[in-house]
Amino acid sequence: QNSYVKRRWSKDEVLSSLPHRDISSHKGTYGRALMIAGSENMPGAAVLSSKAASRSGVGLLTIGIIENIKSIIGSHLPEAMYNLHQSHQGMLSEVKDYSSLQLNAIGIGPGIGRNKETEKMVEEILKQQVTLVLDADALFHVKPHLQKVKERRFPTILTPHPGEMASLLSLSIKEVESDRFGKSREFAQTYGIYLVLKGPFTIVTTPSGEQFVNSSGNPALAKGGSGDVLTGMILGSVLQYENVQKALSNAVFIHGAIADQLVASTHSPLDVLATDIIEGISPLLHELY
Ligand code: NPW
Ligand code: AMP
Ligand code: MG
Repeated sequence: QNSYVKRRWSKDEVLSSLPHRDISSHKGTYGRALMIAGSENMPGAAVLSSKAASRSGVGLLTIGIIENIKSIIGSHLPEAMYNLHQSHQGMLSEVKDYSSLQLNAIGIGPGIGRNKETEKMVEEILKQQVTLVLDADALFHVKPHLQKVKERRFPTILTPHPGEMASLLSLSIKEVESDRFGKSREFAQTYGIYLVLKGPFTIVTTPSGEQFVNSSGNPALAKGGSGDVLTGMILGSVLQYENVQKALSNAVFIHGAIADQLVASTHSPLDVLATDIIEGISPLLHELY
């Protein structure tokens, strides 16, 4: 068991793996992504995840939302396009024909809620032949469909916090937290997924069981919306790298490093908002580049 790779992921690893833009590249080079997020009671999750994806390099972003939250989101992100439907039921019929969007990756889950319609959406999304990022309510819905996840031939990335991980494994949070490495590796290898087990020292596990432990972040991130921002950063990041693990580890590192920098400069551990993390992406990336 101890022969599995376990590596600390720090600034040096980030600096040596950052993607660089080719001089002749264009927006299509950097991927077409769809972020399905938000619902009537959680429109903010769609704003946070989409904006974070846009700030993380994605070439063209489409936001999949229910129509009546568009007015809340539109003013925040004029750069994005929309896939609007009156309900998730309506969105479901279109999922079956996403080929027109020429997508490279789909993120789904932050704030979508948990009902029959959103479960069917997740089930349908699993059939899409693109990289998938599943978070939050999509993790809740994916549990009965893990066998389908195993059959996927494109990268599938799950980003649970310990509560979501416990629920996926039908264990207590305590059982998960007492064996974060072991439980992550077993799950990732069983279903052939990339797993991002969040919390202090977030662990990224590859489908073959290699593990990378993040070294940034602090309890300023322990606030609603932090995870939704990370999901967007991960969706944007996976389109910038050939190596999925590097994309994940770097997004996780940058997310934490922003919180560290805010606390070290202008903020305290109490007042950092998820929107501050998004605003911190540019200064942090500027420093790294
Ligand atoms: P407890 O009871 O708090 O100690 P859920 P969620 C546990 C959206 N959001 N370590 C927790 O434990 C999300 O995107 C929208 C250990 C409880 O048992 C989702 O769609 C926002 N345990 C939806 O809300 C901003 C931990 O897990 C359970 C843990 C629900 O997501 C907020 C809770 O998990 C939010 O992001 C940890 N680190 N973290 C918006 N502005 O629109 C959690 N637990 O029921 O999945 O609740 O994570 O809040
Ligand atoms: P979520 O629970 O989905 O909103 O995700 C919370 C995010 O904040 C994850 O990226 C966690 O790793 C991060 N986070 C939460 N609490 C802490 C903590 N005490 N130290 C470091 N990171 C944290
Ligand atoms: Mg979350």
